[in-house]
Amino acid sequence: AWKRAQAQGFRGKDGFEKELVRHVETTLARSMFNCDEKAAYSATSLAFRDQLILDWNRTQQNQTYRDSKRVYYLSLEFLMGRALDNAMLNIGQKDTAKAGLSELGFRIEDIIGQENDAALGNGGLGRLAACFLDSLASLDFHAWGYGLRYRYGIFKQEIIDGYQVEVPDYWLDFNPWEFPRHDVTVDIQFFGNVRKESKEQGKEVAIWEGGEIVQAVAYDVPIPGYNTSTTNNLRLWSSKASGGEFDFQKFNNGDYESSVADQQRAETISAVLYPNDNLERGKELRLKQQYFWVAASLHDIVRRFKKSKRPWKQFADQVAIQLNDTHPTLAIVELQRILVDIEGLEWEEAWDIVTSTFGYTNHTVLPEALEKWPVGLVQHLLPRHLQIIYDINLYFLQQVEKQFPNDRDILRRVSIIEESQPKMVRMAYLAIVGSHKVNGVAELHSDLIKTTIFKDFVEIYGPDKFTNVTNGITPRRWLHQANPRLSELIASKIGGNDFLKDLTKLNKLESLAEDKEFRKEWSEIKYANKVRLAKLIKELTGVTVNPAALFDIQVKRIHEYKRQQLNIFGVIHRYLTLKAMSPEERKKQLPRVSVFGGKAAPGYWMAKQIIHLINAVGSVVNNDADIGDLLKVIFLPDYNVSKAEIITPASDISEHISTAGTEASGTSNMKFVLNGGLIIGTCDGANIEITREIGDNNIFLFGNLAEDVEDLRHAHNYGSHTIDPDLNKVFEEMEKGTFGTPHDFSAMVAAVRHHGDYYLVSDDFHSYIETHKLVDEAYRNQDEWVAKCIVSVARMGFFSSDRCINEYAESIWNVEPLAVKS
Ligand code: 26Q
Repeated sequence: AWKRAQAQGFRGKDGFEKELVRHVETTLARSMFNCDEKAAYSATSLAFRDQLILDWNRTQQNQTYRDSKRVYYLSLEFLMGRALDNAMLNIGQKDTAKAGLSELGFRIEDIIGQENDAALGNGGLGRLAACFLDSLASLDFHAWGYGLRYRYGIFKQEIIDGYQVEVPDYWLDFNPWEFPRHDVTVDIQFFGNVRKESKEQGKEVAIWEGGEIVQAVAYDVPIPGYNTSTTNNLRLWSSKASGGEFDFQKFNNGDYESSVADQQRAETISAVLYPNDNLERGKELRLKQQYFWVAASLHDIVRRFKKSKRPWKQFADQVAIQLNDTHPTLAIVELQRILVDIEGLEWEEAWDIVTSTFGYTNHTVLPEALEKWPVGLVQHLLPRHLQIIYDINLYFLQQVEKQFPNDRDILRRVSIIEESQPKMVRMAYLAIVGSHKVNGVAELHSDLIKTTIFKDFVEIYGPDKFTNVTNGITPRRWLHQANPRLSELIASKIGGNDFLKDLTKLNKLESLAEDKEFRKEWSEIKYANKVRLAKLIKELTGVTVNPAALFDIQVKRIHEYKRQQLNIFGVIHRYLTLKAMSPEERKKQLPRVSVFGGKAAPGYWMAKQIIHLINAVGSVVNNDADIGDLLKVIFLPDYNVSKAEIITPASDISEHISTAGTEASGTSNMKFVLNGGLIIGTCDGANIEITREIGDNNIFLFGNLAEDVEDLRHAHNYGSHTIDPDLNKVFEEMEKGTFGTPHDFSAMVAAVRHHGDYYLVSDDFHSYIETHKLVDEAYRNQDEWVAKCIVSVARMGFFSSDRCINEYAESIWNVEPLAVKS
């Protein structure tokens, strides 16, 4: 009975068409005669949504009935992208829809293309959360995502005169994928005061009163698993003024304006995603967002636990909560508050429950990204929580003092409260103290946090509290959906598409690397994917690129540590080299297309300068008749998930070139290799494990190692820093005005020449250029190149987010999949 809902489907294309027509004519109240692509998208989505709802309800009922341990993934970001294509593929009815739509005169890609991305995230961390949801459902885990329902996702990027301009992303005009639950609301308190009241036996209880109340309203998004009827729930909270539309008291008193202002202030909480990636800014509204979402989610989780009527000591047997970075750290404090202040548990008993419940994932070692909040701000907004934080800290420091009686300094170093001016709450420390496991997201990164930023905590807790779970990506979206032809080719050769649920099965491909016919089919698909990207480039930038050229791609958030500046300096070097050649010599060169994409945080001036330089170089190089097809430089505007699905399958080589030790993992590196592209990269993040899996002859590594970075930086500042001579030539050309007003680029040059070259651009430049020469050489031998790509794909099984989720389940959450009844 369980399986049937899923298998029912539409009863063929005619059945699907009937459903589509029904939605156009009734739900949308339109006639089929004026059904445009937007309406066809809406109706198709509604038809698929109907299919999902059946499975979704069944899953929720089954999970409630079984009452097994649940996993809650708390993330301020879920970078979901589009839902329709994913729903079609996971349900397994895309071909039906394609045939039906085609009969009605539509191309399925055009219909899919109507959907706005759900862009509720910045980059890697948000996309990781989305991949995890897909894996959790596909593997039949009983899991929920909790997030915020931002009215505006990450801004849309326009490029005007070479500069980034931000445009608001109002994505909710029509969103069939969410279900408002107006009956699921939580009142969230802010500000106010704490009063202590004496109870029986001299017991004191804290009462938090006054302040203001904002209402959280749940919006649920179904998360279908692939080829299973399990459909999990992503619950997103939206903020609303409490007491309905307006404060009627004020309204009736004639204070209309202030009642509207109150309402707007409440709604502001979930209005907009903060667009910073790897940078923390202590804004009050951000802290409000965090508490609002955390308090609503915990209330919901506790309410669900209480329904089972179990004793509190079983809480952690029923509930695992994973903190996606420190953004939800207040959940630790909130659960302690609920248990002690509201449920009346003793501090120690409550704290045991809390620490057994939480796991914390760290995503960065960059000091500027570590969250800290001024004590005064926390005191003002959440007075009771600050008291609890102080108590948590007190007990923690007492324990440390006992453990290290002769070490005063360690107390200062590990204190959750930084004794600075002003005092700050260190969220990562609070997250560590309040969790039973802390994990990094790639081996190098997990080692680094243990030896650098969290070193003292390893001393205190021992090494077992700290672990590694290397990131992964969902092969459903990042292979099957983004690269359907490659997925089909693989399935046809290795006996079906089981690999989509067990990616290690790709290893059956390895022997085919030497098969000439197979290599030919493989190359044809890569070429077709490059044609598809070339078309997108033309549409978005007007530049024509040759799909036969080597496509060299770097798409990710713009950040100095990710070193897009190294890439563009390398491109300039290539341009100068080509210009210096005779026409005959030039003819022998390999044509290249350098593609960049990514958003800069609106307040990150240097990142915006880098975007400008890329565009400035593009407008010179792309219009230079000496160069022609030999080099094109493209900045693709508004990089997002749906564009990534077109870009990733089209790369020959992609760039993952962060200063060693700075990129925690990276996940696009995995996407590119899985799609049959090679990578050039530093020994950083997951590049290292990718190398181990695919073999060091299948990757182009360059640059200094993480262990040498500190010394090099020291030498720049206190010794001498000689700039690489080739890089100097690049700078001189920029200073001549070749790419426009030199002054525009002087800060980027100065960062290397005069400001200590923190990201080691000059140190790594020579090695980078030499390695690109090796890339060119290798690409000339297409047979070998394609063989490398095939072997690499065959060895990528490890990087599935399914493997990753299974590791979390076993080593952190202690949960097993819910076997689906058939
Ligand atoms: C913090 C405070 C205030 C405002 C914003 C933030 C904030 C927001 C987003 C801080 C950090 C982020 C995002 C971080 C991120 O995306 N990190 C990436 O996570 C990936 C998944 O683990 C890794 O692969 C990347 O290496 C890492 O950079």
